[in-house]
Amino acid sequence: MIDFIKMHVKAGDGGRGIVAWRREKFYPMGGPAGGDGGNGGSVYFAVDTNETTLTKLRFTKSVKAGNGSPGLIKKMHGKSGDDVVIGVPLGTMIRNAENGDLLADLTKPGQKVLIAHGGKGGLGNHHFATARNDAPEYAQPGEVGESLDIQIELRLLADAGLIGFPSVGKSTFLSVVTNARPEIAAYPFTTIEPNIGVVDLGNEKGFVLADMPGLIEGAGEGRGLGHEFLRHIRRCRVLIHVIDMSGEAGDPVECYDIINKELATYDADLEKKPQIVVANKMDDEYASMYLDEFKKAYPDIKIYEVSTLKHIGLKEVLYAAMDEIDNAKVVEAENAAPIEETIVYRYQPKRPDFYIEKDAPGRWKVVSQKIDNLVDTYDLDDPDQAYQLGLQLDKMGVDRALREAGARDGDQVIVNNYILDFKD
Ligand SMILES: Nc1nc2c(ncn2[C@@H]2O[C@H](COP(=O)(O)OP(=O)(O)OP(=O)(O)O)[C@@H](O)[C@H]2O)c(=O)[nH]1
Ligand SMILES: [Mg+2]
Repeated sequence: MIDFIKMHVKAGDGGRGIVAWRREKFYPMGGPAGGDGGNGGSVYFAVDTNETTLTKLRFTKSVKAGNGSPGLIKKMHGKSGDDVVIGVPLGTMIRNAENGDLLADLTKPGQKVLIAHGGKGGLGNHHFATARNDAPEYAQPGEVGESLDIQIELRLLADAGLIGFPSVGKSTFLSVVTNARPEIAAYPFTTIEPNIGVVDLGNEKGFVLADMPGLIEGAGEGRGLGHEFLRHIRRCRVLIHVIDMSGEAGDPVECYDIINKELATYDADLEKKPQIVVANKMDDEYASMYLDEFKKAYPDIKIYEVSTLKHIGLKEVLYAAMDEIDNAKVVEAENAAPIEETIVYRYQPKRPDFYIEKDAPGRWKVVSQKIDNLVDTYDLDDPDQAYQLGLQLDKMGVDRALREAGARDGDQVIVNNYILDFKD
């Protein structure tokens, strides 16, 4: 099962506001009327209950929401960029890949979280008209959409998890009590990814049951498929610990002990989870002998005797699990924090200091309030100061932006009220 995926997400950039003027029949020199840019689209993740794995996203290296369009004349807004909503299974966690911060934990059907914020559109020039300047040549650039690398992880959300050594009958148990059809075989490690099914006890009672791959000694340190599914087990409310009383998987007294030690090694909280201990394969000829030894070794443990093969004793296990799940839910509800707003991640968007506009063939315009103000502080008739300004603009990335926009050697560049020559 693919349950770890890395991906780059990029929200759309806001469209730039524009500089434009009202042009009507009787007002040839009308006031500023440049519209605002549209907002960039955002990237969301949402629970899709039809999905049970992340396989669908395996080849998706990056996801990008739509950019906002620039503003339009007559104060009209540019179009907003399209959002992207990525459907993921219940139990999906999303982290910032850079620092491991948890951005979202999708544990409820219908939950939707905003992961990358779209940039806001820039304001058109009519917003900048003042008493002193009723013809502003400036409009705001759009904000840059947020971009980040994320790590997506699936941790199955099951109410109960079947654990135990390989070949003890966990998958058989799941197949008998739910509609799941996991692979069942007489060799160890048949199950290599958790299977999941729904137990229906009638009267609207029931729970989600997961079958885990077999655990072995050393799993807590990562042996076998160790950590892979101990991660899943951590999310179960109740553990159903299956023991093979035929003795074929090993001495039941030792097996029981080893599994519990592995749980504790991995995570102290796992050991504290409610456990229902199931003695399976009671139809086997050696089973009652092993069971007697087991009871002697652990006289205080309640043991459920079953044969999953012959469908004996299973109902009792399911009702016991149901009770424990209900208890766990009560405790969770008591300790639960109120459901958070879906936005878990705050982002400070940036606006570029300027943008480049094509004014005419071979002529470019640097649109920026900040640069206009800066230019005002230089005396461009002084070659030394002109040179200093050039350095300053280069440092701000103006030269690079011009080059990217397509400016060539000898083109003209309008900055503030000056026309400069572009030297590549
Ligand atoms: N005699 C007997 N055999 C059983 C019983 N339950 C399961 N088995 C057999 O035990 C073998 C292993 O069963 P699985 O359900 O695949 O065991 P598992 O615990 O899922 O094994 P892994 O996936 O490898 O961890 C199969 O051959 C089953 O038919 C039972 O109650 N009695
Ligand atoms: Mg199995």
